[in-house]
Parts: sequence; structure tokens; C-alpha cells
Amino acid sequence: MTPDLFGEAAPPGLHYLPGFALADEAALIAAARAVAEQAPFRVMSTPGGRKMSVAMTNCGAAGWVSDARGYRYAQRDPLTGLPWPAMPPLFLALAQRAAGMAGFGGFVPDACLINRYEPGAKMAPHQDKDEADFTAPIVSVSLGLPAVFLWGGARRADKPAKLPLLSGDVVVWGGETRLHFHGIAPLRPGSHPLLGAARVNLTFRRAFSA
Ligand code: MD3
Ligand code: FE
Repeated sequence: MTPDLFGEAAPPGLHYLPGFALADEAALIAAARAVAEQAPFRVMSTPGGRKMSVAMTNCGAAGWVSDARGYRYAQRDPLTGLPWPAMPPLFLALAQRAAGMAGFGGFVPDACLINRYEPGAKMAPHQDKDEADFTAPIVSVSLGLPAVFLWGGARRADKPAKLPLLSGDVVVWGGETRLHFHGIAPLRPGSHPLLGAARVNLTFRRAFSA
């Protein structure tokens, strides 16, 4: 377990690496921008027909999509009909380095979901369970404005803890916390020197079986 803001209550399977991506912040933002030039950020709809507030795009072999047909991973961008842009080498290297620090050597993510939050955007508590293999961890990289991460438990009713995530923070979730409920509170207004009034989160996952 990591010495971190979760203190001694830190649940097993959660590894907080504060500032781990800070040295690469500008390069990560530039690479995310390059992805978005090929596969633009778009606001998806839930299967129930509600518009999300977070804009999303993907890179890698698999991209997470949501529409009236459901949540799933797709090999092509439904907007362009093209394969998702390749995962930038810097993304892959960072995700693998972070996973290794957390004891998940050999992690080969095939999907990177890029979430863009503007002030007011949020993500309601949910589980990530559209992936083929839950033994692989998830690596999350926060960039831009700070967010309040809502860290729930194994059941939806478990009251979430509120934890700040700052630009450059990396979290690796694996093992028994892999299926915990989690969300993001409405983004507060502000301005980040590189991203302006936005937060971008990179989420690396193994979507298809290895
Ligand atoms: C804990 N994104 O895209 S990343 C998502 O900051 C998502 O954009 C949030 O939740 C964001 O699905 C949080 C951190 C995260 C991702 C997956 C998890 C935390 C997780 C899976 C299990 C437990
Ligand atoms: Fe999630």
C-alpha cells in the first residue's frame, strides 16, 4: 500500500502515485490533443438516452463507447468509421511504469479512454465492468483542473469518500478494488496553465482478453 492521502484506511488494491506524471504533463497534454485531432471529443449518450456531461475520445486498439445499444468497447470510432488512433508511446510507457510500481508488471493496456471535464461536468458513481478480464488493473492519469474523486465500496450503497485528484496524479486500481463504485463530483471552475478551464483524465484498461 502507498503512503498517501488515504492514510491507514487505504484499501488494498488501490495505489496512489501523487505527481507521478507531473514531469510528463505537457507532453501528455500535447499527445492527448493529437489524438483528439483524429478522433474528436464527443459527448456520448447513455443506453437510457441521457446525455453525459463528460466529453470523451479514445486511443488504442479498443475504445469505450456508449449509445442506445449499450456500453461496449469498439475497434472503430463510430464518428469517423476509422480505427481509434494508436496509443501514443508516452501513454503506454507511463501506464506500464505506474502499473509496475503497483505490482502489476506485464500490464498491456489495449484501451485508453480520454475524458474531458469542463466546469460542472461530473461522472455519477458506477463500476467499470465492460472489460473482458478484471484481473488486469486500471491506471488513471489526471491532468488539468483538480477533481474530487468519489471513492465508494463494493456496493452502490456504500458511502463514498471524497478525495482530491490533482494534475499529474496517477492511481492504479487492481485486485479487490477493481470493481468498486467510483465517480467524479461536478468540476469546480478554475483555470489550469496548460488546459484552461478543463480536466482531462486518461484511463488505461485491458478491454479485450489478452
Ligand atoms: C476505481 N473516470 O472513465 S478515473 C471512467 O476521472 C472513470 O474520469 C474517472 O471512472 C475520471 O470510468 C475516474 C479513476 C478510476 C477508473 C476506474 C476505476 C477509478 C476506478 C475502476 C475501479 C475502481
Ligand atoms: Fe469508471
